[in-house]
Amino acid sequence: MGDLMFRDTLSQTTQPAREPSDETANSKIRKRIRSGLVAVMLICVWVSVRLPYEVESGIEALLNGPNRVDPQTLHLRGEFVESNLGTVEEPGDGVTLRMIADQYLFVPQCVLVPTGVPIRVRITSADVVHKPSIKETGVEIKAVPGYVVETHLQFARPGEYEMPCHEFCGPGHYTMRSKLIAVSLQEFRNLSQEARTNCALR
Ligand SMILES: [Cu+2]
Repeated sequence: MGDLMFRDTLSQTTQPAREPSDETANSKIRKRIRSGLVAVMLICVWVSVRLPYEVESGIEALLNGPNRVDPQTLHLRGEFVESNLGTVEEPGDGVTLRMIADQYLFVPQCVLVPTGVPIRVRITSADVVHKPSIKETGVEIKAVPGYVVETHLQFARPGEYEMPCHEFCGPGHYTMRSKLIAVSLQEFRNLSQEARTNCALR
């Protein structure tokens, strides 16, 4: 019995010790496998949740062209999805402002825009015809349900530009107004995407 224990201890002590570098390599491999699994899981979630919407929006855009939209799904998918509203700087191509006119408000209600930069305004309506008009600029845009109306403008100086609706669109028409606040390009660039579409956060 004693002899057996001795041999057992001996065999344990004589086993080659694992190199520390082997351990590090193994833990690296485990980490890679874990990150790989997380990536695969995220891709699966995107494919099952987001892909059907992306495909449907893509097919819609192909069939209808870039200036037709479905008023029923404006905030939910496609170009006028909630997260796409407001101002976004296009690399090397000025700024795009996207807005939805809806009885009786504009979404977003107040948007920041930079001065001295061409602004491409893309607007549509969720229900009836509205006409946002930007004070001091003489710009009036007819927002029509089902279509995207595009116009271009540029602000020479900072300031607050009221944007009421100039088309009688129903009993709440007189309360329907929005505002654009023009700030310097530097100030605009320092703002978060959230602050650009919510003037109260500025
Ligand atoms: Cu109106």
